[in-house]
Amino acid sequence: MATTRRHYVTFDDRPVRNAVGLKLLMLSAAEHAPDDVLHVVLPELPEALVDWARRQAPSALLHRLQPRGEGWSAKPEVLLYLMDQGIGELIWLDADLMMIRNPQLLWETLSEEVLVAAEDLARHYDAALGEEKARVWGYKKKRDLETGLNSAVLRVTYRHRPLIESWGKHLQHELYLQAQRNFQGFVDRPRALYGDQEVLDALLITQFVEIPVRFLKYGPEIIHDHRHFYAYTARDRIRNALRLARPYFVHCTGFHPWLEGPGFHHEESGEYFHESVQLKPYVWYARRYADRLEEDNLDFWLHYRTPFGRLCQVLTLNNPHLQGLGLWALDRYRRWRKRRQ
Ligand SMILES: [Mn+2]
Repeated sequence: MATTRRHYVTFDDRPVRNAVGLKLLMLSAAEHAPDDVLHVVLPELPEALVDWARRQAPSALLHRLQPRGEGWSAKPEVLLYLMDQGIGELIWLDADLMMIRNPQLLWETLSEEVLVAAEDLARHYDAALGEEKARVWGYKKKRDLETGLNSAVLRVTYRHRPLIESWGKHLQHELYLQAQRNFQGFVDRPRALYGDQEVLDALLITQFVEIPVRFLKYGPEIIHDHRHFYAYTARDRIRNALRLARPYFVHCTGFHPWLEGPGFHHEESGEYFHESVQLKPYVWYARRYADRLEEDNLDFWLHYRTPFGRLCQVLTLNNPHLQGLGLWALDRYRRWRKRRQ
């Protein structure tokens, strides 16, 4: 039986700096969803990347587009650009994601009305923050979502066009742009206007309440591999190790070692970066593509190993979910001790 050819899409405004992230997404999509298309939309097309994609990632299709919105604010513009080419269903993937299993099953049974988004790290809907997200735009909240929304993965269809257009307009609004400009680090930006996903959330709970939202479950369906590695809980690590079916996506968020450069090894922030990088599930899945990346300078993260890390890997039979358990426990202990002092 022939299945529908899916259209995945990603965008990055730093195609040279984030070449590694883009390549990993392209390689993983070419492996797990070889019959689908991954549209890679970039403001410029570096020759080296185009040449690499032609050889290594046959399912990727590169496009040049300079959107008005920067970084994560470009999502609606990129989605509309592809919809204008007659594509009725699009699945957005952040450029720091990797596919680790073909997600085909996820989309097969969905009706056109359903919007899919990832569940956020917090795993619950903050109703009070929802009120605030609606209020900053002068809207009234009409519903709460089932859980926190993360826009790293989004499935939209032509039915959602009015929502996407409205989302794009809101992201160009002075109110949003001002909040983005004021941002100095992560704390001072207003939470209700933090990024594109807060605005999408605001629209879904006010002007577009008729759209059903299906969430990809954080844990069994998508792993947010956060800088605070304890965010991927022991329960989910063990469950994913025991499950026959692995999650569809791993999302490297908050800490991108290849973007940070080797300096993170010396950061004394109590996050055990030099130990945790080698135990991240994202890095585990990335290693299988090491030779095909055609990048130098992978030693400080992709090939980085310490004796502690090796021990964790050996004791857990090199399981991508369990290898971080030891560090998880150490971190819990450290926090418990700190609270008692
Ligand atoms: Mn991301």
